[in-house]
Amino acid sequence: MLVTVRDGRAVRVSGDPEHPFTRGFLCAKVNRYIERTYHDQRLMHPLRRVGKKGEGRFERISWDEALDEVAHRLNAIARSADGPQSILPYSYSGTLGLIQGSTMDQRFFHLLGASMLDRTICSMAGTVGLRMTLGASIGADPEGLPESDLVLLWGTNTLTSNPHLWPFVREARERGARVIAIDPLRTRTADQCDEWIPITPGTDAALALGIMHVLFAERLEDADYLDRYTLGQAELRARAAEYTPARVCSITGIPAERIVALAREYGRAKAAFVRINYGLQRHGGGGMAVRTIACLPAVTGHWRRVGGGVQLSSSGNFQFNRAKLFRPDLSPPVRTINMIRLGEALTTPDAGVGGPPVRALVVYNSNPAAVAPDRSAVVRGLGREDLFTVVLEHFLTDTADWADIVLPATTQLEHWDVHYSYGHHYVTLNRPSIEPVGECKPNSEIFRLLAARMGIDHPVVRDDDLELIRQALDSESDKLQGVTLEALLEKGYARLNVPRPYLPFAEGIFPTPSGKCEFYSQRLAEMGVDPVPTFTPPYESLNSAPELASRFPLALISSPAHQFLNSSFVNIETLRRSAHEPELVIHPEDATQRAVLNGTRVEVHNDRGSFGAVARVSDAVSEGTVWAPSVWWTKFAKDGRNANDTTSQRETDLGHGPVFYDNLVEVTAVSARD
Ligand SMILES: Nc1nc2c(c(=O)[nH]1)N[C@H]1C(S)=C(S)[C@@H](COP(=O)(O)OP(=O)(O)OC[C@H]3O[C@@H](n4cnc5c(=O)[nH]c(N)nc54)[C@H](O)[C@@H]3O)O[C@H]1N2
Ligand SMILES: Nc1nc2c(c(=O)[nH]1)N[C@H]1C(S)=C(S)[C@@H](COP(=O)(O)OP(=O)(O)OC[C@H]3O[C@@H](n4cnc5c(=O)[nH]c(N)nc54)[C@H](O)[C@@H]3O)O[C@H]1N2
Ligand SMILES: [Mo]
Repeated sequence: MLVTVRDGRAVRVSGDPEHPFTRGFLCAKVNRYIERTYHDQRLMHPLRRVGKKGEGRFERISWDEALDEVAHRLNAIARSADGPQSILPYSYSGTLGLIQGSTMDQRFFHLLGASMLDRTICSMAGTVGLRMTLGASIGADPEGLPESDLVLLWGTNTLTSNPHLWPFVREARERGARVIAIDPLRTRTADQCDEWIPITPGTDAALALGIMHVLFAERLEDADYLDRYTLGQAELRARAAEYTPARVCSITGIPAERIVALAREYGRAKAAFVRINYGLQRHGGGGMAVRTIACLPAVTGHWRRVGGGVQLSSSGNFQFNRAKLFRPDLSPPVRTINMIRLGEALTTPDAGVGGPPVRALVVYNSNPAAVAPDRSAVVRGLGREDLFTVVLEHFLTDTADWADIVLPATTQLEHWDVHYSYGHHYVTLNRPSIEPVGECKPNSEIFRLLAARMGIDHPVVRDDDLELIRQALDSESDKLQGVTLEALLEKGYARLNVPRPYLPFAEGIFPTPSGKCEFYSQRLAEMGVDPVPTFTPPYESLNSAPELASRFPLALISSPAHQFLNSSFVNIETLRRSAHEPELVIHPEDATQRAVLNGTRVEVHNDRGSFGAVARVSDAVSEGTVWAPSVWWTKFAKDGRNANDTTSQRETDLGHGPVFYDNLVEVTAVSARD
């Protein structure tokens, strides 16, 4: 991102035209970063609560007062009988920068002896699924995509959530590749593809097994690749044999002929590029779904060719010196709390996992009162009078409204950082282009100051941000050779030391225990999980939970609106205006059955909770599925709720991840258009 500054003020942000992956453009949201940075609601100074919890009434205080109060309260709690584990840090993706995301904060909480947070809310099911199959979060190089002759955008809304991939998709298509979207929703991405294959949510593993069934039956596999570079071929063949097109049709809702045709097209392609993304794995069987799809290119040998393979993430290639940065060695043995169970952690006496209750919560880079599942439980917890809550933020979010102390943080225009990627292979330096706005401070600085106030005296809490960046890059990994602070300062970014074109598994060498693509996983067997790819049904569906489905027959997907980044940017007027208001997209058949018209106010509900929305009747969703573009700030909704009032705290099959899209609801008309 290039920033134009005039008289100390940022006036324009744009993409870097020289960047080989982002190619000179920004996404719809980050294009509004100037508006966001200088927004009149931007937090400028520390605040102390004056109203009741959750009212969002605060008074201005100085940094000295704020730091003193936080230090005093946290020290008192740490020294009480409950001890430091009753302090819980909570953070996620406000910034994915290494320095402002997870360095000084980790050192601080480790030295304090606070509980640890299992950061599962986004990607853990897929991450573990890949780890058990390919060995790491590594995949096909998107820069090879133009060489592909078949592109499957499978459970990913590329134009919204990964727009920088699109020019590569377009190039492949101009050279003759077909592009197919596999998604329960006809997203704006699916609209731009050659074909949309609607699928019943949470059934992708069955489709992948059905494809393998046909590949094996029709001898479309690459026997040489299978023999040399895979483990468990016989077991996979036996499993795939069970997934006949007819059976897969009954699970996925995709006609059997379509499954056969797709398998043939995939098997005959020279280099099919399968882009999966994390939307796909927000289901009970999400880990197994990713694992099963990830087996496909090893069956056909597409890994051998540029443009072939699967990509979920490239993040495993960014082998920074995380041990040096995060310093887990500084922590005493402490409990870990799963972030998707925050509601439970705040509302049960032993935090749901044993040990003391949570008595202090320090939130940064996250807005759990909007984004966490089962949010009514979260909000009940945040409302506890005896909970001390500190929030580091840019704005008074739904979460900040519940804080005792709010500390104003800098944005990416105002601080140093270094970024990895999960969609390409470049390390990016984030230089500050302007001075901090108001009295804002970087997260790293806030934790340095707090450490000093609390009497935590250790050299690691004194490193400055540039020193932290050097430590991150001080890695033994080949892949970071040549990626130095000096190189980054010169150009702003650097390609990892991986070949171009990068074919990670052309000759096997999978970072699994066996060195092969593990169709059979001993590690999964030891975890008590099926060691061979299989279809794990969603928790909530007609087939797996018929009684529930009789009361709540619609599958709700609450994936991000084009204009929002999870809950970030919802308060940016231009973007919010373009997202209108909380909406529910519903199929005409489903709408008719419920007397819902376009514009009808509806209540979306299940046993966990409900939220209001305005109906948009459209065949862009399959029958039986509804879509609530998310993640709305509840304070911008008429009823003060959002889609996460209906989502559950259940965990995925692998990785303890969330099941945001494994969520049955019913929709009731409340009133006609108002
Ligand atoms: N504009 C924008 N961009 C973003 C984000 C954002 O909030 N807004 N978030 C960022 C983050 S944190 C992440 S993790 C990524 C996520 O990136 P994606 O994974 O692309 O995002 P989602 O929109 O959650 O899900 C993608 C698609 O999966 C579909 N889907 C849901 N369930 C299933 C299923 O069972 N099977 C199949 N085949 N498809 C299914 C949804 O309908 C949706 O269209 O995007 C990043 N980029
Ligand atoms: N229903 C539903 N729920 C979802 C999702 C969904 O698709 N549907 N997506 C899930 C996914 S994939 C994810 S990753 C999570 C994301 O959930 P979160 O991690 O909470 O991410 P955001 O909603 O973007 O909120 C991040 C907050 O961090 C703040 N922030 C940004 N930069 C900084 C900084 O440098 N310092 C500080 N102190 N604050 C900063 C922003 O102002 C913003 O309020 O949400 C999950 N929740
Ligand atoms: Mo995410």
